[in-house]
Amino acid sequence: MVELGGKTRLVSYLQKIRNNDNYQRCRTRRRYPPRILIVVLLVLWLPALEIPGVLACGPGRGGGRRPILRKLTPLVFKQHVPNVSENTLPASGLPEGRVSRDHTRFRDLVPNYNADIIFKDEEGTGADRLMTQRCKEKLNTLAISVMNQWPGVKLRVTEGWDEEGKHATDSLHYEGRAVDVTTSDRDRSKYGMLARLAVEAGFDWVYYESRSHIHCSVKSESSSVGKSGGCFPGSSSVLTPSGPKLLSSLGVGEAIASLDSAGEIVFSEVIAFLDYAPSSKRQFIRLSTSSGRQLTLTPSHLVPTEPKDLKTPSSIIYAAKVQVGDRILVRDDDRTLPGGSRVRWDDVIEAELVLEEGVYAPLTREGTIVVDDVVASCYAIVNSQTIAQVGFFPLRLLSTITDGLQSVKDFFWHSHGGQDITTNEIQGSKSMNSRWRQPEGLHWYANFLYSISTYVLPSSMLY
Ligand SMILES: [Ca+2]
Repeated sequence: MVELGGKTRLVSYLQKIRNNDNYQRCRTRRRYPPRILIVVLLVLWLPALEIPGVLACGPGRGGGRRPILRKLTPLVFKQHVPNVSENTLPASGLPEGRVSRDHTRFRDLVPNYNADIIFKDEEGTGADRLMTQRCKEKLNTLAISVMNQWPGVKLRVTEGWDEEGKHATDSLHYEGRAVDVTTSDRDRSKYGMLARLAVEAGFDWVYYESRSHIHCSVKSESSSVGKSGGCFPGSSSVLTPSGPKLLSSLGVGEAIASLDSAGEIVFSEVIAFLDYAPSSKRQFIRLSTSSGRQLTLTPSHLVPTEPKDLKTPSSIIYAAKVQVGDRILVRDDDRTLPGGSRVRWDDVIEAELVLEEGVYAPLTREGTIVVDDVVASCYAIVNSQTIAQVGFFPLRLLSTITDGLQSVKDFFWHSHGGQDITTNEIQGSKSMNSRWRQPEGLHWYANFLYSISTYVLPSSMLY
């Protein structure tokens, strides 16, 4: 085997090979000067145009309260808003598993000591006061609405987090994501309006469940708006020059199949992971196509779809907006083509919400990625691939500079001898990965772009 000094030389040697033959089967694209100049100008212009960046998986935008201007209609008995079932994407989403006091997710539950809310706490354990942060925020908003609507009346919580298993299987009460509420005077004629106020307060699903209470629930902390950006689960695979590879074992510096601006499949370098959380669980959308492909990604992720009319040149939309009958781009092997691949449109036949482990958001130089043989964008949250690509330009530039410095270093290594390196590519890519070990969590640059985009981008452009 090669000793330590040899390893570094081996890496540079492999990089040299990469640069020379470009993997033969597919090209690794890098873009230099004229385009860079244009983008630099664009970046400088952005503050003036008020359109900066984009996000990957990032912390959530605060759920703004809708101003109550119109006349409020009370809900009727057994009505729920939105008019879909509780565990769907437009409502509160999937249950993520029961939380007990010794569970790691128990730390996510916060006690609510709001003096304007009466907690029944018939259990005497304080469990009714425990809820997720999102649930607490919506509940506190509702408490104010109740006092405004009926002076002298307060909001009353009869059930919060349930650790005793008194609810139906998979109830969101077990995760602190649901509350059952009444008014303090227990005047049942008020409950229809109480439910409407809960909808206005921002609960993700409100149900006039029983004559004696209103059930309100929220999305999980990890899936609430903005917290879940452009990620894929670890079980998804990407295509590298040496074959398919699970996202969970992919590293920065490796080349993976992506779609270039000319619509060709090329191998593009992974320059960063915008989010990297192998042990996190998250809710993903799984799009299945008629030829059996499955793309699993977070709802706010951008996906190219076939334009509905000829006027639109391209149509890149949030995964959450993709419907059955829409067409997405899939990759087929085609040895007759120089790249060995071709792309075609394929019908989406099912879109379902699934809970999966591992959160990975690789950013390629091209800004696109082929995952499980389906084309997706590397971006999320902001509904423009172009703005996203511009927003992440500095990160690509940084990566180019780093690569450049590495090449200079390699040059000196080689001019000091060491041409007798013989080994295989697998060892090489391993060394490259360890050189770029990714810290867990959101990438600092994605986080930075997030914090500015909330202030400067129009909300219509954000997920
Ligand atoms: Ca209770």
